[in-house]
Amino acid sequence: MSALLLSFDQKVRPAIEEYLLKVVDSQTLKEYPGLADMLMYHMGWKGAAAGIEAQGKRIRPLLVTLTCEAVGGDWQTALPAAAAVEILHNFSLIHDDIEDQGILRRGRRTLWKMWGVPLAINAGDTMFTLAFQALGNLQKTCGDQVVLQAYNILIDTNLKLTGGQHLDISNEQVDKINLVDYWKMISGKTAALLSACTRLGALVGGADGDLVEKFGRFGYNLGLSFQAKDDWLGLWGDEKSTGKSTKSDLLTKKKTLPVVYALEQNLEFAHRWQQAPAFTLDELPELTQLLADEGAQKYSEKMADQLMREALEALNSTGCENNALDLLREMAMRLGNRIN
Ligand code: GRG
Repeated sequence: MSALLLSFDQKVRPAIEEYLLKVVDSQTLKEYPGLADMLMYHMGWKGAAAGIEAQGKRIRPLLVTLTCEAVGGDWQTALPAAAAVEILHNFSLIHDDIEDQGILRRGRRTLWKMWGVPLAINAGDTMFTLAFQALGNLQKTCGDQVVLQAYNILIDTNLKLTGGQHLDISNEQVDKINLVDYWKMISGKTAALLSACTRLGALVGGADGDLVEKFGRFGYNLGLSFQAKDDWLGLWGDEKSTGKSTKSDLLTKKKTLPVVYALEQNLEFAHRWQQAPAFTLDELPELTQLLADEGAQKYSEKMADQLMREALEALNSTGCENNALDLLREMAMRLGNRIN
């Protein structure tokens, strides 16, 4: 990490954490014993193995605050929006873990595994509401027009998130999907929220509509590239450095980008996929090699790189040149290469 990014991170991250805590540990929740504890556990602040690892990377609030600075705003005014996107992201993780019965999140037992499904759904709904409450705090520093536009961004993003999640769950129930289905799903599930981060940061920092959209394009392409790379890492990554298994995606027959590409090629991999209801551990090396031989590895790499280039071009098109913009560039490249 460059000295500049490190110093921004060290300055902003504690403020984000403090702001998030203020929103989540709300006075209203104190009337309902146990509810705040669940949220504090999920956010990585309380319970077994609480700490920095359990809190996640906080990429989204960092993007909001940096974008605000890049357009000439003061990052502190963006804290309500930064908190809103991180809380919304965490709400979506709580519900996602229930929907696909995930056992571990950030190396700890998921909320529903700890408290059961009904209470976890309810805690998720509480988080969802807190995201809007946090965003409302913009009113203290921004005009009504900005607050209204910020709300509209969050509402539109929620629709895209649920839409993407709907496609993801529906896609699991069919044997085959195509690349158009894949990109549509990812655009809702991952890219929409990253685009909201950069749009909200720019909006709160005082950018006009055109500039907000340019930053939005940066976040959107960054999100697509991030997901394409994530799917690639799920097959060919270094487990030790990513903390992500290179077996589980194939074992669970997840329709990741390399798989969807190979299914469209309709060669040997597609044949094996259609024949087997499930794969065994010893078939995995051969299947992974087939994906590489049939061009799926190259295609995924190429797409992750191309989308990253488009993200950086969008950033250049903003015409902003300052330290914060350089840091956004650096953050994007670090995300692309998964370096901390
Ligand atoms: C918003 C109403 C509404 C519903 C959401 C459940 C759901 C519907 C959507 C699921 C979205 C989901 C789980 C997307 C995955 C996105 C993704 C790339 C997650 C991982 O992000 P990181 O790596 O996570 O930034 P950390 O742990 O660092 O926070």
